Amino acid sequence: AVALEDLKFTLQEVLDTFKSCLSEHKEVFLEHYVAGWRGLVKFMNCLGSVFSFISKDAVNKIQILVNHLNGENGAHYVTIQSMVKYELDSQLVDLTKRGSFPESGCRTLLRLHRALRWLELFLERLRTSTEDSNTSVMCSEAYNESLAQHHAWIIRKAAGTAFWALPGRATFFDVMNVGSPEQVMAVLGDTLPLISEVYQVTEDLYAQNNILELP
Ligand code: 1PX
Repeated sequence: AVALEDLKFTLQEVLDTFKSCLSEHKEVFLEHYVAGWRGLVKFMNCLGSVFSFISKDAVNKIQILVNHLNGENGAHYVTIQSMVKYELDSQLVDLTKRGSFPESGCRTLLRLHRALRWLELFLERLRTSTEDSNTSVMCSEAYNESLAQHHAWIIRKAAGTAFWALPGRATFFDVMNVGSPEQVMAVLGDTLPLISEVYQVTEDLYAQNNILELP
């Protein structure tokens, strides 16, 4: 049976998942990373069907990573670090143009990683916002500073249109389901540094391996 809580999004829960991503040695556990994304998608689905083209792509990418994790080489996919090493050593990644490995873990995770930067920028804006701040504006600013640079014109156009359908700040906070606006701010303040750290560790790993521009 599905418990009611499973259907309900709470921001706290998602943020806790990202907290559990990092090992003592700053490795990122793929299982928790993917679970964090699942929670975010659940949240996005609460915001309305205009966002379904976005969540569809996210779900698709999450599923590719889950398949790697559950596959026969799953042991290599326990952390992002081990995944990158395994796929590069075994030449399982298209490095310069799309070819035999359109579903490599490295290129798939890179897309979510770039979206995590959007999330970081957006949540930082929310955290420092005031009652009259506009969520659509905050969202598109964060997008233009991050993901947009990796998207074709047609995707940017569609995303930009969807942003105008975002609910206002008060509804947003309600859907987050953590309590008063002050509590939302506190949760954001606690968790943003963790999201930033997961982002930075991944970014450094990809930079060291020269795979930040995978097709
Ligand atoms: C507490 C606030 C939480 C908010 C949670 C919202 C979660 C947002 C999740 C967005 C995930 C988007 C993943 C996009 C990955 C991507 O860049 N894919 C593109 C490239 O993939 P490819 O395989 O072709 O190389 C793909 O072309 C994307 C298509 C869909 C459009 C993506 C628009 C992204 C907008 C992100 C902002 C989401 C705003 C949600 C409103 C809250």
